[in-house]
Amino acid sequence: MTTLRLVQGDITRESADAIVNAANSSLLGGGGVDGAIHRRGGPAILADCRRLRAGHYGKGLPTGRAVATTAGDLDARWVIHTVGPRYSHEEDRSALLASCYRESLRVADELGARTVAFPAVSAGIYGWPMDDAARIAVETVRESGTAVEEVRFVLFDEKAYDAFARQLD
Ligand code: AR6
Repeated sequence: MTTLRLVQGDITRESADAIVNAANSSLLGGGGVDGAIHRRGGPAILADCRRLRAGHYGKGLPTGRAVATTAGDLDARWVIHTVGPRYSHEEDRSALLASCYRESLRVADELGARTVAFPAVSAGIYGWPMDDAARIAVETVRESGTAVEEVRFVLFDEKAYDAFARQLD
């Protein structure tokens, strides 16, 4: 049984086996939580990302997929980078957002991670409405069948925390 927990705060301050990054396909960094993870985690993460781009992921990491690197100076063993979809008013991309959580947990299971911290993927720069992002996150983790013992959602602000809390009730 996986325990779902909520924390309000900065995910780069968390201690977990794996910390999930809301990255972009380039894997080479950006703003939001991605920028924060690379800043606090240091250059080892970017070095790993560059190796991935030079190897298996020459065209970048597709939306909805996940891949692990070192966690550098973070208090974690791995960072799992996933690429959320941009929110669209024209097209339902929820399957891709669900895939981010499922694929991240699949990678976590392969690594043997027992605790995994997630941000609210796609709910910042990529514009996903927070309530819907929270619903997809919680439903997908609950249905994933992962062996991860604790999934911790680390929400940056109170509005995000409240949205996730409503889904857990
Ligand atoms: N800890 C926890 N949550 C955070 C933190 C943090 N340190 N910083 C931001 N958030 P976003 P996206 C929250 O924009 O929407 C990047 O440029 C934030 O408030 O980080 O998936 C990437 O390179 C929001 O609720 O990710 C991509 O280009 C949530 O994390 C693009 O942004 C996700 O916001 C990805 O956009």
